[in-house]
Amino acid sequence: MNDTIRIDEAAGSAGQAPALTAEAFREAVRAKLKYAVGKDPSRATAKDWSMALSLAVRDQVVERWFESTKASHAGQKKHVYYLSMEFLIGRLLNDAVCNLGIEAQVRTACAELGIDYQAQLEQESDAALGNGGLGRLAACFMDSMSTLGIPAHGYGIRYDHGLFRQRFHDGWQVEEPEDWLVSSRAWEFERAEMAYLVKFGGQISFDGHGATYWRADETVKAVAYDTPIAGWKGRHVNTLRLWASRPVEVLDLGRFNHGDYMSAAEKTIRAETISRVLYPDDTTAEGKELRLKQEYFFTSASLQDILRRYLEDNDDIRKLPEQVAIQMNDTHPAIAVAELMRILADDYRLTFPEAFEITRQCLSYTNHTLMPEALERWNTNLFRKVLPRHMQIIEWIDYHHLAEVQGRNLPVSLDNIRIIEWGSEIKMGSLAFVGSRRVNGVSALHTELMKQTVFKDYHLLYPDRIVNETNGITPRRWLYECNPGLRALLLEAIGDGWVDNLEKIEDAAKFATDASFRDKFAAAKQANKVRLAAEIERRIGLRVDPTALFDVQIKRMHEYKRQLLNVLETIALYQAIRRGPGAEWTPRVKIFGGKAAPGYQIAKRIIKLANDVARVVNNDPIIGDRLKVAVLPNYNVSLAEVIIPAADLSEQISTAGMEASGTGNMKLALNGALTIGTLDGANVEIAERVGPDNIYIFGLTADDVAGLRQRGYNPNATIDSDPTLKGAIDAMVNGTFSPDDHGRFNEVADRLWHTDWFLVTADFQSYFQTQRTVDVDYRDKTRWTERSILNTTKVGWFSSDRTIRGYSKDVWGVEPNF
Ligand code: AZC
Repeated sequence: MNDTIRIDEAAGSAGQAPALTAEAFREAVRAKLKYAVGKDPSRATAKDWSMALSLAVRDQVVERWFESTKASHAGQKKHVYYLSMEFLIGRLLNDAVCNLGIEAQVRTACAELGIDYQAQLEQESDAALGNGGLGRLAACFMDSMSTLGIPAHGYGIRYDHGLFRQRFHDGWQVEEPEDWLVSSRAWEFERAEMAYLVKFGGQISFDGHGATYWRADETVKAVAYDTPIAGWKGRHVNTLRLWASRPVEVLDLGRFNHGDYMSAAEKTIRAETISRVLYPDDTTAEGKELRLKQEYFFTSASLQDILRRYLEDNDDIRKLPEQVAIQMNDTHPAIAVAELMRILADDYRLTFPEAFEITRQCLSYTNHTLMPEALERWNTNLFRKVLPRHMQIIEWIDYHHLAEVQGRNLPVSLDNIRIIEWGSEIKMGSLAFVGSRRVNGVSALHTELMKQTVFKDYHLLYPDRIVNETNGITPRRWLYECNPGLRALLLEAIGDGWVDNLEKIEDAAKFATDASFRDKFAAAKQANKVRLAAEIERRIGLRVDPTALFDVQIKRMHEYKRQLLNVLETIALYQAIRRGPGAEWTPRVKIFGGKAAPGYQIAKRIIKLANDVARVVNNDPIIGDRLKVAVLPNYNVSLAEVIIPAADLSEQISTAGMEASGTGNMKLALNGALTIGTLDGANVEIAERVGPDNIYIFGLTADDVAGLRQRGYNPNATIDSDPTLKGAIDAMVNGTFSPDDHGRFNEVADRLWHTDWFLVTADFQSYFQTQRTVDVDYRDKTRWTERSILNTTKVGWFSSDRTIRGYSKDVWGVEPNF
């Protein structure tokens, strides 16, 4: 097979990917179709072409991948390992094409081959190996680490089924298995030879001479699958290594030969179950044993791999922290604390204190939530059963840590700093904290709250350990790739420096008052809205007016994110329009997207409510185009790429103090949406940067929320005193939206009346009023566009490149190459 690609060396400049001619690329695609896919052009399906195209692009990535790997080895620099249970990477074809800077050639080649590039992109399934923000953050970080030339590996699980596919049946969420692997993936390389054994259960014995043996009763094999992740201009390519769980022995031949076919395959099924599905919930721990096994499975395989790589070039295990920085994305990989100690102590015969010191210098931990129900805890009985040796190690850590603290005479409560609580639960946040070099929050407010609440006592003990690294997003995917119109305008106005140095985007702020720039900016937004309107019609058959205000709330369905507040406002607005249809209304399209965890009943009911409200509003002739509600099923990365560039208004309305950071808020602002939000998470920092005139802040602050909750909030009085709010809640329970079942939303309403933990009613009035200001402001198109430009150009700081530079300096001690 001859698919070498002619590279036009002359066109490449230092540090840049050499250019590829369209002609050479076209021939490469043809060759791939024939020799790798095995199809003749006359018989090839769209999928076949897409595969051929991806494979041809992949060759380009691989070239640079090898160079990067070689350079990393030769450079002997500290290596970063990012351990994450989730990587929400989405599609990769356009990402690779844009990062390599070969878009023009690829498009020309496609045109010459008679295939539509855009249509090819849509053939690729989304790699939905994550639930939400935490997983998408990991994907943005991979992009940034490559862009900055930091030698790094991402480690996670290659789930057979990623996050479920969401469908609406009569407005209710229905979950269907997601099948991203159904068609073969162009982007991954199976590394059958890269396999590690991971053990579970069994007994511990000591040989009396200091050696410890763990005789496990179950062993599985972790097999590596590698995906290259190219940074900007292909300057550096890192690896995302995902582990699949396989049986050690493929088949029990004895049982098979006895005709017992089902049980012959039992071990295989058991083993493969570990990497079967992504846990479709990021806030509660159920299906507990499997989840614990998943966590240990990928952590153990990753650590074994890290040590193998280290020992290829080094012989002193004690110097591990000089070469290795391991980041634990949330507590899901926190078992790494005990696993690294186990390996160092049991396999390399270091003492526990030595092993603990080394561990603490290698590991760091990122916290993503303060919600008590989302902080992982493991029952000690379950833990001892699955990981008996780790249980002993954690007991040792707990004991020694407490002993260390007791000598220091600080005003901390021992109960608060115990890792094992009442002997019955292991607090993984505490384990991660104690076993880490640095612990970080993901926005300034969140980090401050970590210090004041959940990790208060730990912060007293280790005042230097907590640092803030406000989240960021990659401008490659979240502007350059998803918003071609705006990209072109920016390239024309200020060049391309902003793509890997996003703060440069501020150079375009001066054009906010330039009429010609403003018109072009507005035209790009309008084109994106037309594209989204078409997508809405295609997905749910609803026609919307693309000149209306596009009001967007896209994120996981969760009570604290308060989609309910938005729905109540929708109802109240609907009622107001009905009462006075002749008044001057600003036409609005409310766009919702988000999945609820399958077991999260109330969140699923809120989806149903949104759909019920949508049905009534959208079909009410009095309303017409003044208000439309589009609840889009199966929100995922690819859908986000269509919605975000088209948004006018970004809903970031969580109960203050509860959203650790948010990253959708950054993506939407970068694409020119104005935020309506509470002073929560990174909204606070967005507000500082765009300035008070270019953002709509409403509602209680985190301090207000804490105070109100402490005093005891009485929603009754609030609801009774606000006819708009009361009218909306009444409509929810009187059957206006559920004529077939009046009681359907009683429970939702009851919660508002009685406890309202998320303070929806407390913030309603302020939210509703602010929305009316938005209505008025949106009518002044010139001013709105000006403010929209100021959003795009003032949020450059929220690039994940900046975030990764922060981790490099404050957490990992590495120096970016670019
Ligand atoms: C999310 C946070 O809810 C969100 O605020 C943050 O922006 C994001 O992480 C990235 O830091 N958390 C999760 O997705 N999951 C958990 C367990 O917190």
